[in-house]
Amino acid sequence: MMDKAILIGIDDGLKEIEYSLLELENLAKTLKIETIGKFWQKRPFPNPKTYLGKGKIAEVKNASEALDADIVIFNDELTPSQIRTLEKYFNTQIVDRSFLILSIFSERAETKGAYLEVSLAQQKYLLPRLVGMRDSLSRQGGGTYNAKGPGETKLELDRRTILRTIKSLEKDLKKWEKENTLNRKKRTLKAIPIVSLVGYTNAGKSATLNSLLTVIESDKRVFEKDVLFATLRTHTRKIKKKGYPAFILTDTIGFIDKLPHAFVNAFKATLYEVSNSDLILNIIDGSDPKNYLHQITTNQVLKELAAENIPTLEIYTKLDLLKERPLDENLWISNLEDTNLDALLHLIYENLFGSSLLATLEVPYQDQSIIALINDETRIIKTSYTNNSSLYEVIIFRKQLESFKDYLIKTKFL
Ligand SMILES: Nc1nc2c(ncn2[C@@H]2O[C@H](COP(=O)(O)OP(=O)(O)O)[C@@H](O)[C@H]2O)c(=O)[nH]1
Ligand SMILES: [Mg+2]
Repeated sequence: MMDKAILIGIDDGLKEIEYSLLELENLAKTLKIETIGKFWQKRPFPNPKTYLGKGKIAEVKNASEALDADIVIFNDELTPSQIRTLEKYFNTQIVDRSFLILSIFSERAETKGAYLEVSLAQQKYLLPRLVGMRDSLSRQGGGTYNAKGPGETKLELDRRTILRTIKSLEKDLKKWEKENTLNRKKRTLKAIPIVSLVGYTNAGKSATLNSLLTVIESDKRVFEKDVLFATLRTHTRKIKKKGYPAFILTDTIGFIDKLPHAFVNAFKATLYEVSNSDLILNIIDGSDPKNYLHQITTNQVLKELAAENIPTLEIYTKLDLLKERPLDENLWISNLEDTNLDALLHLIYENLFGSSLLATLEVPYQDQSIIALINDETRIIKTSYTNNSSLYEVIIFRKQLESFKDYLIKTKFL
């Protein structure tokens, strides 16, 4: 049997409350919690003790009893004192948006890094809220829902144990980060530029990565699914098309509105690729009329990751779901019908390597490694031979010229 929940939120006039509660409903559904009622109140900020005002909260309480709800879910992160007050007031479980998100993450943690990051974020979230949460969470819901940590372990609700766990998680995470930074350094040495896909959860990041892999005929696809936070993993793929320079493409966890405070910090290791990239592709679900709300969140998270100054391209997905072709200047793609993928790839190349030009290179026959590089990373238009060298006319990106500067005879803009 599914647990039944009542959702409550605050309409502060900044974001659209009905949309925000719909998203909360989807988060709950991901955890097999069914929404049976929604309440909200217009107010500039939450009541510091009871979240909603006195009258409204009484109304919610009556409804939760009448509807036999198991859980009341708050659309904002509750403070420790709000949890304590509300816990005494309601006789259902009390959770907030942060708790839901952390619970979903903990179900999806599949790598060591994600496991450590999720556990740490959960423990840090719980610690100041223990007094209220302990009673609320030990109150069994009608269904199967219960507070879980990664790997289906029951969440520990003892203060001293939590403190000890936080210490040891922080140590393990540091060690893990060190090992992973080493791997990344090796890659940076080779100076292959990094492109990161970012954006709201379910926008089509993984699908876009898969599309580009299809263009270069690689079958190393990643997991994509129509659920919130399908994976917490960072997937990294090398995109190397014949005649073009290589770049690294990384797909990472999606963003969402009101991410738990403990989250961005804990996920720095997973999101490290983003702050370290040469180019960011901001993937936007073009079929969602409310995608401008997602943009606010994406920009906020990029700022927290100190990535707001990295060159960013906005890419709109799901063109196939639109009734009419959009008339704006943006690049629209469809991962379903493979529309505009070459244009996307070209845009990435030009942003990483500069504009295309025509170059003539003269290479002595014995310079085998340069000849191999020309064959691999440039588009050869014409080859001719002299007594001791080959002449190549190639199409090349401006920044690639550096590798060929000793052989360059002339260039021409295209
Ligand atoms: N119709 C359509 N669906 C898409 C497109 N791109 C992604 N999707 C679907 O949208 C859902 C979420 O995509 P995914 O790549 O997993 O999103 P992510 O959370 O940003 O990685 C999946 O069901 C995809 O198949 C597209 O261009 N058109
Ligand atoms: Mg994904």
